[in-house]
Amino acid sequence: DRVPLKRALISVYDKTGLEELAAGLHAAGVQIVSTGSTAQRIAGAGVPVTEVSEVTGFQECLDGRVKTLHPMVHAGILADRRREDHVAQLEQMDVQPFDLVVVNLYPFVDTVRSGAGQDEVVEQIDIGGPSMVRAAAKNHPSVAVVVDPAKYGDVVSAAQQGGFDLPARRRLAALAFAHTAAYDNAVAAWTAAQFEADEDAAEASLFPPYAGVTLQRAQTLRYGENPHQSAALYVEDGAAPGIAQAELLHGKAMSYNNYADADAALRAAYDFGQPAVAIVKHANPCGVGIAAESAEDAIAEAHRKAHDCDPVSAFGGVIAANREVTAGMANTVQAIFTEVVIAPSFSAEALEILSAKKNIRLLRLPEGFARATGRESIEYKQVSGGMLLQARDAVDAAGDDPETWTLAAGPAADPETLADLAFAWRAVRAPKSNAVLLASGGATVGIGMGQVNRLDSCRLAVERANTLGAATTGAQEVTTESTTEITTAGGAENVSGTGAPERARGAVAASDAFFPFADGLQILIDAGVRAVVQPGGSVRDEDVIAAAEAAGVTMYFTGARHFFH
Ligand code: 93A
Repeated sequence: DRVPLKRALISVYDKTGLEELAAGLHAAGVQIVSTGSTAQRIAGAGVPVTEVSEVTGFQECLDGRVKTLHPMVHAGILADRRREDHVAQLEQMDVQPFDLVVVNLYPFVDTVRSGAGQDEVVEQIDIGGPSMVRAAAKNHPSVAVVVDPAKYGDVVSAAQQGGFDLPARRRLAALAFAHTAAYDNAVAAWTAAQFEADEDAAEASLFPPYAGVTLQRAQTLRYGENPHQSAALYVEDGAAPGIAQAELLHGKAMSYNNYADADAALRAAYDFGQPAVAIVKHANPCGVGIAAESAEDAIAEAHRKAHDCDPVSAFGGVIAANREVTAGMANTVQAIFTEVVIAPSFSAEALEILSAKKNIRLLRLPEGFARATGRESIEYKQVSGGMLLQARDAVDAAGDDPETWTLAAGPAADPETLADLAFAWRAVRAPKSNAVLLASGGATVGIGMGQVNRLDSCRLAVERANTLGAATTGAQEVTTESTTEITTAGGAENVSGTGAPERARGAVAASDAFFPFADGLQILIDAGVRAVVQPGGSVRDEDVIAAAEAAGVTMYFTGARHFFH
């Protein structure tokens, strides 16, 4: 089922590898037909080439808008060589068939991204190129189509070996259709955005990056959220580098859930300027900790604090650090069963310590990964029948800076309490809503996440603070000496008679949205929380303020909300 490559049509904007391809094809006895500057380049390399205008008997015209749009070209691509009537018609019309079409398109997306004006962008909408690609892909029983310079080596080999076989031509055709589909998608999105811009410039300008967004498959994943779901990782062309570009330094390939959890962990750890670590399970943090930049082995300290929040859940967790992983942190992590560690870098010693564990995945963030503060970057969420777009949430809204907070109840916080409130406010953005988070000393001590009412989130935060702390013996992970070390470190002074630390008492709390009633806040007050930060803005704010005042609890309003669903 091989179709020998006798005659090729080559028309490429990106001339990468063109000379080698042309020379290789010529050496294999392939006749080459080509467009304007592609033909010039081939001839310049000393390879014989026929100008397409010689084939069509028609000069390229309209500044190149019409080069290959001609029956002498398209009949040559589209004739089904298995059909006698097609072959007979070609002979009758004196059209010679093509066995190979090599095309890459005008750089539409790059032109949009360059900030070029409308006319310039429109000129970069390739018409003839996609027509040839689609024609050749349709006629894959007779023709091979190549749109990617990375495949030129395969093309030359195929030319030497009697052509591509049918499965190879089918694969090439599928790639070609995907290529023109993505291209047209970008053209459609940009055109729609231009149209909107005329009608409603403000709305269109909300999402300028969406025009021309193209996705490329980076990796097929073993499976999706569950083993019966197929899955793949796609990367966005030109997007700021993120988890999708991280480099696997050690361990098995990342799974779908690993990627999702690692991204959630990054969201939590990279909201802090100072050294921070977040541990995530099922997309929710089970611990977040920070340390002063000046602290000795700050990132190890931040990790210990994050781990102590909930050592039970940290078992099998995904850890993100916003500083280099040190040997100190690696020594603690290696004693705890951990799925993934992601960080900007690993010290040589840390890498050695952690690489000794077969089942851990170590990921290095791409160069240039920055805290996701950019409100200009866009988040997409699929819904049935469409997609939601929004500017990325970042902790840089008016109201996120403690300087702008309003004291709503109780005495003003001392600097230490204020620092804990500021930490809690940043950390509460990471768990799924409704989120209520208790913190103390730069670490979360109780996280109530993902509840359908705020009351339950408050209950959960308190209960987890008072039962899951460092002094509890999380049977799951107390397997080695060093784990025993970390599970007993910290929190000792809060240990109650029963062995459980009463960590809610004296902690501060943050709530990702306002308290609709006083009941949730009352639970925190009863548990001994001494200061609270929340957006405010409920119609019952007066009741909520009164409850705080009655208990002498400090409460700040931020005016900003950070739902995360
Ligand atoms: O302007 S077009 O839409 N009209 C055409 O007939 C046509 N034929 C090929 N663009 C056309 N092409 C494109 O020209 C190809 O897709 C390729 O990107 C480029 C190659 O032109 P040249 O060989 O002159 O560099």
